[in-house]
Amino acid sequence: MISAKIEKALNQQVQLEAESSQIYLAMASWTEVEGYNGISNFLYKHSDEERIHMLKLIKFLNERGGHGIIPALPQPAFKYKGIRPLFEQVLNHEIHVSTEINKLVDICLKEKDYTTHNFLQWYVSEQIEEEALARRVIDKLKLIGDDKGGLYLLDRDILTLETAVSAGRDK
Ligand code: OFO
Repeated sequence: MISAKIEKALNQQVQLEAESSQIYLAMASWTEVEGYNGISNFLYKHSDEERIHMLKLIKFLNERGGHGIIPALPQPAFKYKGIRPLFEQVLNHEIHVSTEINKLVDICLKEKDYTTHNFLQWYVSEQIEEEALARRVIDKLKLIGDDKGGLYLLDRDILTLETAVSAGRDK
């Protein structure tokens, strides 16, 4: 059984994961319209992953005697200044998510809720990977600069880059 305090904190995280999913969905749609099919697929996939992060929290809340609340969501931006600012926003957003996960972990320790603490470790590792991936994409975009050919190749290869970062092969 989880405490009311942990339930509230986990529901705030449900909201944040749902917002993440919406933001990446908006980014996916914009990049698709702009003709970046690879980047768009990458963002659609990330949007789906964030929804899974949200679902995992809802299921955990409900299994532990709490209630996962489905939140209302603000409309994300639907236009972006370019691919690099877009990925800078992704990175900043993921850093924000990591900060919130760390706060949650801290609350669990204070409340001596070791079960939820254990459950959250998956999110802690996931955040390391997500931040690393966004940083790698930004590094590549810095190298590319204004080179349209480079951007074309990144758009073509971004899903391969993601596999390499998750496997620890692109450091
Ligand atoms: Fe990328 O945020 Fe979920 O955990």
